[in-house]
Amino acid sequence: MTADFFDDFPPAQSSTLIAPGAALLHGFARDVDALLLTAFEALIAHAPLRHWVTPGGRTMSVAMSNCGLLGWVSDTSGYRYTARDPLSGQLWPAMPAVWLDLAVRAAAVVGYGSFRPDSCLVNAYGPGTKLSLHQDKDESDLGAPIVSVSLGLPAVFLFGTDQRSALLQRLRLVHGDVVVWGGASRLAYHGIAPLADGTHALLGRRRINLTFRQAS
Ligand code: MD6
Ligand code: FE
Repeated sequence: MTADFFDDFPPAQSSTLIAPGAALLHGFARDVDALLLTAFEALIAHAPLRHWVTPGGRTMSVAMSNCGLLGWVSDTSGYRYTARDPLSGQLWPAMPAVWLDLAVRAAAVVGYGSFRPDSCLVNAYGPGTKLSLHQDKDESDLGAPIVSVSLGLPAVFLFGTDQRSALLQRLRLVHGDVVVWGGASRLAYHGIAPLADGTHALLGRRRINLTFRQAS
């Protein structure tokens, strides 16, 4: 049997229920990966990836950018959503149509048919980069889910409950996986374990994550 056989396994449509309201759609973004990445390159040419400083004064190891109506930013005075990129003073770039279309389709599969994201946070990881355990709670409508698209190197996604001390699931996210997350799980603590080194065919030694939100 040739390697090509396994390239399409698991099938694009398979999904895993992670918790109530949260599902992992295996490979859902794979067939549009090149289109997603072309839009990514255009986006970061206008709003470059950068390392925010946390309210506690630490520089984040994840590099970030945004597109859409509102962008997630952080500095020593706190986290917040802003309409303009603090680096350039310009509005964040518009959300690429191919990104929006993917996020809307993924949410609908999981039962969130009215999800219309207005904002997308872009996270970039290199070997060793991690994202500490956190809740996404800065969005004004916590009734809307989040759609998260993983591209490039695999990562271990840590997923708990709304109690910080709860045991964590460790979910492997690979290129093209999409996590849709809302309902009873919307305030679950989560993070990314330090990224293992490797080389991805399209992205090299990087992982890119797109998280779509209804932020306003
Ligand atoms: C990441 N994702 O996967 C970071 N948040 O790089 C998140 O922090 C996240 O994947 C909320 C919902 C889904 C996520
Ligand atoms: Fe998050």
